[in-house]
Amino acid sequence: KTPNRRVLSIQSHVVHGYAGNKCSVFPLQLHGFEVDAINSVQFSNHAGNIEYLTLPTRYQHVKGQRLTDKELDELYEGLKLNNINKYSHVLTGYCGNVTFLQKIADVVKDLKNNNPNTRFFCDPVMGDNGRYYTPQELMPIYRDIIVPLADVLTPNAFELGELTGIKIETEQDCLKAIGILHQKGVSTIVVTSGVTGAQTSEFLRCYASIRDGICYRFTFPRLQGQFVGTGDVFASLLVVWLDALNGNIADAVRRVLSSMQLLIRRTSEFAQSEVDSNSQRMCELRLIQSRKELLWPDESIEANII
Ligand code: PLP
Ligand code: PXL
Repeated sequence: KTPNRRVLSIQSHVVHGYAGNKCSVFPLQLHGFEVDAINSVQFSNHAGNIEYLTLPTRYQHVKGQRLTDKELDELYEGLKLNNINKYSHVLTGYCGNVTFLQKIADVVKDLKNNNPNTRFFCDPVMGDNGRYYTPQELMPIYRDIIVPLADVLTPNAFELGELTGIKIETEQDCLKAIGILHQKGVSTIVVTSGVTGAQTSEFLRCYASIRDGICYRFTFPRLQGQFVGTGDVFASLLVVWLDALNGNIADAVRRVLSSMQLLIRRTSEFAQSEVDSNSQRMCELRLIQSRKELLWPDESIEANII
């Protein structure tokens, strides 16, 4: 199947370390997907804040360039003129400004016109834990323009709440909000983390839902530390497994979560060893070192029908 699989991935590039395309391209390629990457920014390193024990939590400097909406338009124009704008999937993640996001919507519309089977995987990155880390003006663009175009949406609980106007405190809130997004036309929704009240200090939860279908709950151990780029790896593996398993959402998400656990465990152990050796290095995802786990997840995580 994979020979016909070609993904257009519009995400950040970082020279050092892992975020955006640096997180998504490698897992997709490992699984045999062709990936055409458009770098929405090129930064020296990620701009995120991470939490891990006593390690530094952010880089002191971030330098680089941003692609403008006009430059994105130009790149897409080149693909279009050569008639090479045919994709099985389009994948988007973190986006820092309104006009660029509007241009992404134009690109997605045109891709779908050109090939109605193009599936749009959108991670509507806006913030987490009750606060925005992107401009808040992105929200209405996501809600009114991007979400109705999306085939697969991967909000966290905060983003789910913002997109639907529902405060997500319980599993019931989460299901209600998922229903609203389905009504807007999104066929597959995976709520990736941070469902307040529905999780403990030991366990995290994830929800996956198909329109007019079943909703599943996944419970998995919370691991030590937070690392930039986990969401981007998650989205790329979701592309892989929904395709390989013909839309079997329960098994696809089980495999994605299983690889994520193995990746985060390896990264977390590495971070601990860095702390122990008094290294001042920033801890980046151990993505390359986890290539076997990205390819062959175990099946230890269960899906429960709600
Ligand atoms: N553990 C697993 C298995 C995950 O898949 C994720 C997110 O994808 C996390 C932990 C942590 O996610 P976050 O850093 O968004 O809380
Ligand atoms: O992983 C999301 C992301 C994307 N792009 C840049 C980032 C981050 C997270 O910090 O800094 C530049």
